[in-house]
Amino acid sequence: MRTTVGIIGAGPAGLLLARLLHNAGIDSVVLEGRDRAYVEHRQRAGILEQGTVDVLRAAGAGERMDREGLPHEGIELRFAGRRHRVDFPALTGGRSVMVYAQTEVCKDLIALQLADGGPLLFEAEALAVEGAGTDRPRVRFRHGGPDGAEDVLECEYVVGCDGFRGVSRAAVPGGRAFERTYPYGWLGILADVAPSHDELVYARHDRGFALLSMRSPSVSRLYLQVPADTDPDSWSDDEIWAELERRFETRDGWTLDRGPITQKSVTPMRSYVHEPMRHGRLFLAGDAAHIVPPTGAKGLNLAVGDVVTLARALVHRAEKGSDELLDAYSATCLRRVWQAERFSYDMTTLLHPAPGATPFDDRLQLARLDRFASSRAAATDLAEAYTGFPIG
Ligand code: FAS
Ligand code: PHB
Repeated sequence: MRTTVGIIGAGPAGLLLARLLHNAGIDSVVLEGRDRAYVEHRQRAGILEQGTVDVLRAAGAGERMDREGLPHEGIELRFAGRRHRVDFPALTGGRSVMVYAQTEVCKDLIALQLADGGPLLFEAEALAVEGAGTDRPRVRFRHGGPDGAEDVLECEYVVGCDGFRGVSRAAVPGGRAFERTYPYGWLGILADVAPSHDELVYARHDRGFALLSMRSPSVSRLYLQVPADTDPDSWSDDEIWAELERRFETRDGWTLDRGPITQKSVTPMRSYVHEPMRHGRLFLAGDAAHIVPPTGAKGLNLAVGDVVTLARALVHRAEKGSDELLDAYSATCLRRVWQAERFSYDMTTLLHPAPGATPFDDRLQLARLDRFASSRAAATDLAEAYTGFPIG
């Protein structure tokens, strides 16, 4: 098989890149190791920044998002029984976010790709990227499951959109990893109950963090901080609801509505950046290059920024014959990545009482939260970061 751009991975990064290249007349092939159902139903991100919404609309992939997505103009911070709303448009000159799950973004992009895009191969597991330092890189892959036949995809460029556990990062020699792990994770649930608040609620309680999010007017998405190695099945539904109710408690007696829990999982927390994000004709994008704790809702949105930057550079190469933007890809992305890493780290350490935290640590978190509630400058920094850093 031969194509201009070989894309490993059909998560949001790989699928959006394929769409952007298709719209620019550049052919690509997407190799996805799992089946379509896995990609379309894996519960992950839920918040799209303003920039991501604009990119999906411009790429012709925003129609269902605009019909079914939920525009949100703020979030609520909850701490010491207090409630403080962060007003995004007022603090950012009009920016907001969209609640529209990553699963739905992937469904929309897969449908487009299958309708009129280039080849999207499911159960096509990339085994290795070869020749990344040459002008004829190739991807060796196995198609049709573990016993499938091996094949080779010859490309001019290879883009590793294969997530944190993919194969592409290993093909970047001499890279440097910057990492921090956290002693806690998130127990996440989906529940068939209308969200108990019309915007997201980020709660810092002495017992731990809790987040109220949503997937639709009738489906809630909720998380609570648990020890990093927690088995989701070690929590009964009643225990989850009771703990959430305690962590969301407020002086004004706000109540959390319960409902049937339809999904339960634990997400580990990690900050990770690999530098550089390029070796020769191989480019890394999305989780293949960086990971943020989900507290800042940045992961999916960072992947979007990477592939918009790369598509722009590949189009520039095709139209002008210049490698200038390709050569700047890694540095351009990393500047935005590190801002998102800083914000995600700040939000995580702000809202999660860590094991072994001292009373001084607790007071420090409350003072930082009080600052967001009392200073326009502090709230503006949060609102600008949450609604998204400029792309490129
Ligand atoms: P992805 O991991 O989404 O996609 C990579 C794709 O590559 C997968 O489909 C995988 O099957 C495929 N692949 C891997 N190896 C391959 C190989 N060798 N050959 C072929 N294909 C291969 N972000 C948020 O903003 N908010 C959240 O709430 C949030 N929750 C998360 C929960 C979990 C459990 C995880 C793991 C992540 C979460 N994230 C969240 C981050 C997440 O949304 C990522 O940032 C986003 O999926 C990044 O997209 P991709 O870079 O496309 O990587
Ligand atoms: C989600 O809806 O899954 C979600 C929302 C905001 C976050 C993390 C996850 O910060």
